[in-house]
Amino acid sequence: MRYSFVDEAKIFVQSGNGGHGSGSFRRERCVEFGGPDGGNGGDGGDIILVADGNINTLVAYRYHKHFRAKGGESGRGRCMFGAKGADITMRVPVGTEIFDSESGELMATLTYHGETNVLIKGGQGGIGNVFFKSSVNQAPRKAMPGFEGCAKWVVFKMKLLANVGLLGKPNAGKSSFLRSTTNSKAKVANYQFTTLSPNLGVIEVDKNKCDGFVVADLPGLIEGASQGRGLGMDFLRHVEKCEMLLHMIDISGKTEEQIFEDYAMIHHELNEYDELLREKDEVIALNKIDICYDKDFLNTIKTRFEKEKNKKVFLISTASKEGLKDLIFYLDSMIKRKKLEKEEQIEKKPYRPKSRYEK
Ligand SMILES: Nc1nc2c(ncn2[C@@H]2O[C@H](COP(=O)(O)OP(=O)(O)OP(=O)(O)O)[C@@H](O)[C@H]2O)c(=O)[nH]1
Ligand SMILES: [Mg+2]
Repeated sequence: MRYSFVDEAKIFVQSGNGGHGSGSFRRERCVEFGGPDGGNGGDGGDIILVADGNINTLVAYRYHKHFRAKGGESGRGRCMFGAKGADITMRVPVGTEIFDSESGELMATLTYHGETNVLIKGGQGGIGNVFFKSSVNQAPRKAMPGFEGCAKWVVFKMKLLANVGLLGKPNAGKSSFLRSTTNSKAKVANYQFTTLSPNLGVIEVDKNKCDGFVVADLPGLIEGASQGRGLGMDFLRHVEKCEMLLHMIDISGKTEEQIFEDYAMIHHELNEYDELLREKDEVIALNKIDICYDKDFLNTIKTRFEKEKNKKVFLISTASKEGLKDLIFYLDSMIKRKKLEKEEQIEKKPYRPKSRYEK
């Protein structure tokens, strides 16, 4: 798949083997019949996932693909237990789903910052011979080996790519918007399909509070995209993963009808791909107002959009930065409201490691 490195990753994970139990006997001067004293082996390390709200992509798993937790130590004489193998903790973006690569079964979903999930438990340590002693068997030679850990290929898939996705025809000024509002160095040029894979950027609303949201600059959409034209399906797959959309429309040198046709075309493609996409929250930005001198024309279009489509509309210019501040504050307020609504729905559970008897 073309852009899989950003929002999808296939990874090999292996939990540690359990350490062996020891079959040892106490041997000491002046202590006859010392008896069994072999301790248990330690449990193998677990594979643990933690959702981190500060991570936006799975790019960390693009090259590093094999994760193996340490095995537990074996038990020793003098009733010494083996140490537990070190766990492996993997940080993933909030909203990551983990699938079994073979069966396709959903293994876990991480929904809020700090959520922890033990994906695979390490093998249990073997029991030492001290645990087998009894009145009828005072010198057991039996000790159990440790259980093996589990190994499998899993697929991480991000359900959410960004808070805001930039939607629009090629050359609408989506990458320019990202460049002028974030630190991103997305390529801008005066030809279609400059952007071939999504670029992410963080818009800092309040630098002192590290407060901001993530914007994804997506490739342009053309007529027939839902049938695979242009960058088609890949593009629409990314739109699905954005919390809300900022629909960018280039108004320079266009008539009122052309502008509304552009808008309708994009919506037609979204609808063809998946009807649910049309229900996503959308804000409209009419871009390149710096080269449009007829203010009445701009206001007419704005009012018509607001009346007919019932959407919030902003007049902006990514070149002169006009109107960008208001737009950013509005997007920020919408994202915060959505976040609050979501948090109210999620039931946060405290971290509890899975018992080894639990499936
Ligand atoms: N005058 C003016 N030109 C702009 C503005 N915003 C973008 N442009 C120009 O429009 C052209 C296309 O801009 P891009 O940001 O590359 O457009 P895009 O939507 O990312 O295009 P694709 O990546 O091909 O989908 C560039 O030449 C920009 O300089 C603006 O506000 N005013
Ligand atoms: Mg672009």
